[in-house]
Order: sequence, then structure tokens, then C-alpha cells
Amino acid sequence: MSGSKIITVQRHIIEQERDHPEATGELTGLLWDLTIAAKIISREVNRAGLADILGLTGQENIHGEEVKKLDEYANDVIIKSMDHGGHLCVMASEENEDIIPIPDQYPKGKYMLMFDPLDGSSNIDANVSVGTIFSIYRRKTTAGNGTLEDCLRKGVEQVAAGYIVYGSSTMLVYTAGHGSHGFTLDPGIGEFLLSHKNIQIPSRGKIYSINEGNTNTWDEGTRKYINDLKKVTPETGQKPYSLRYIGSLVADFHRTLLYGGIFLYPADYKDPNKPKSKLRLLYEAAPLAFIVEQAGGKASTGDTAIMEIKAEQLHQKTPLIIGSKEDVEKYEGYFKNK
Ligand code: AHM
Ligand code: MG
Repeated sequence: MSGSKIITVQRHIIEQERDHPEATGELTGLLWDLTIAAKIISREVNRAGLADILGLTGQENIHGEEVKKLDEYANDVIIKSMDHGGHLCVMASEENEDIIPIPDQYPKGKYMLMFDPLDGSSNIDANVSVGTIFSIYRRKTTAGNGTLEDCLRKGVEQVAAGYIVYGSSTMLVYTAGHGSHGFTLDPGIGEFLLSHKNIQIPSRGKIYSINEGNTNTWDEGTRKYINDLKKVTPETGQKPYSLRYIGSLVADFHRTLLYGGIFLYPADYKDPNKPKSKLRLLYEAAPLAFIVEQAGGKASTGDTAIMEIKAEQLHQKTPLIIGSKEDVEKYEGYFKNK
């Protein structure tokens, strides 16, 4: 490979900003700091077994779930990597109940960062891929510390979003609103190198991804949709879809983005008057929705575009149906007619 073909993530971010003269370079700095945090987390995830860092801390996070040591570690790494750069005015993490202020001694910037430090962490002990998801907005307030109001936003207002999947290799996928691009970490040189330029999700896939153990809690539309995916229709030549479900959102989403198809985490209708969702709007659904839309796909609750939902609470949850455009649209048809 010739040297000129090697595009590091920082070169890519800088070149994207250069194409937009209004850019100040601050976003470049912010994303750069994030890639350092990602490399540190990647190193730790990869040697988790060796470092004997696995296991529960015994504490519960604000959602009442047991927290693994690596979750805390990843959360700390991101907060400490991002709090002093002068780019941010506030942060919010899936692991912290309240917003995370920028310490007094550091300058405050015009962006805010929301993140899920280590999603899918219940899989870590089985060596299954986990991931970090992030989302960046421009602040609404004008100076000083950012506020909760700055964080309660609509997905369409995102400036950038991305995820890092710690898998057979570590990959970073991000968008700043000009396509979704993927980078693979070369451990030899410690750099993320452009490997998936301008990702385009197939308009229709052959794979569905859902926790099918929850069938009895789904709405009728979802049940019928999933059932129909398994049907063979010789007239149309449709073969049954294949099921793939890792149970690690970033890994399931990454496969869906590259191969096409649909990932679903619908609401639980055990109590039909109080449907319950699992995934978080600000840390999980909205950033992945931004990435999938930039790749030509779609993200929906079944009747509303994820990107159009304004968060009312920091830890708000939402159904998430995401993937190939035609697959998601077909699902919406079933959901609305249930
Ligand atoms: P987490 O943020 O506590 O790790 O939970 C989110 C995870 C996602 O990674 C995954 O898509 C989902 O939970 C799996 O849930 P389930 O085990 O109910 O299928
Ligand atoms: Mg999560």
C-alpha cells in the first residue's frame, strides 16, 4: 500500500473540517481526544482477562444493574480524557445519574458530549464484543457550565456521533454529518486507519436481529412482522431471513450497518397501558440513528423517527428499530396497522 493511501482518523477529521470553512477546528480537537480515550479502553478490554479486571464491583448503576469494573474504568477514562480540553461545557454518561460538569479549573467550550462508555458489558466475561457510543451537540446556553437543558435535545441537532466496537479488531465509526466512515485500529502503530470510507447500508438485507425470547411481550405488529420474515414466498422468491443476535448493541448494529437488515428492540407490552423500553435515547438510539441515516438507512420507534424525538429526561428510553431503509419501512407498516 502506498503511503498516500493511509488515512488516519485525525487526517480524515482535519480534511473534513477543511472542506467546511466555518469550522474552527474545535470539533477536530474533541474527536481527537475521544480517539485517545478509545485506544486506552481498547487496550484494557483486550487484556481484561490477563489483568484480572473482570468481575462485578458489587455496586448497582442508576438503572439497578450490576456494574462491571470495565464499565467504571471506561467511564473514568472518557471523563478524564475529555474534561480539560476546553471543547466541552458538560458531559452526560449512561453510568452517571446526573450531568457531569467540567471542573472549575478548566475552560468551557461550545460542545457537549453524551456517551455510553461500555455498552453490552454483560457480555464481557464471555469475550463477546462490546462498544462505546458517543454523541456530540453544540450547546444552547452561551457561557459557563452547560446545563441539563443543553443535554435534552433532538437527534437531528447532533453535530457528530460515533461508536467504537472492541471486536476481533477495534473499529471506530463516526459521522460529522458528511457520511459515515469506519476506521480500524492498527495495534502496531496505535492509529485508527480509514478502512470503510462512506459506508452505505444495503437498502434491504437478509438478516433480522432481535431478542426473540421476548416474543410474548411484543405488540401484535412486531409479532406478525417477525413471523412474516421467516416465511418462504415462492411467488416473490423471498427466502426466510436469518436471525443473528449477539445481545451487544454496538456489535449487532455494526453487523447490520455493514451487511444490511434490521435490528429491533421494541417496547415490552407486558402491561399494555405502560409499554417499557430498554435502550436509551441519548446514549444509544440517537447516535446510531445519525450514523445509519448518514449511511442511507433508517431508525424509528415504529411510528416516529428516532432523530425527531426530543429528550425530556437524561436517561429516557425508547424502542429502537434500525437498519436498512426498506426493512425499517416495512416494519413501520406492520407496527402502524397492528
Ligand atoms: P447495557 O447498556 O446495560 O449494556 O444494555 C444494553 C444492551 C445492548 O447492548 C443490547 O442491545 C441489549 O442490552 C440486549 O438486551 P437483552 O439482553 O434484553 O436482549
Ligand atoms: Mg448501553
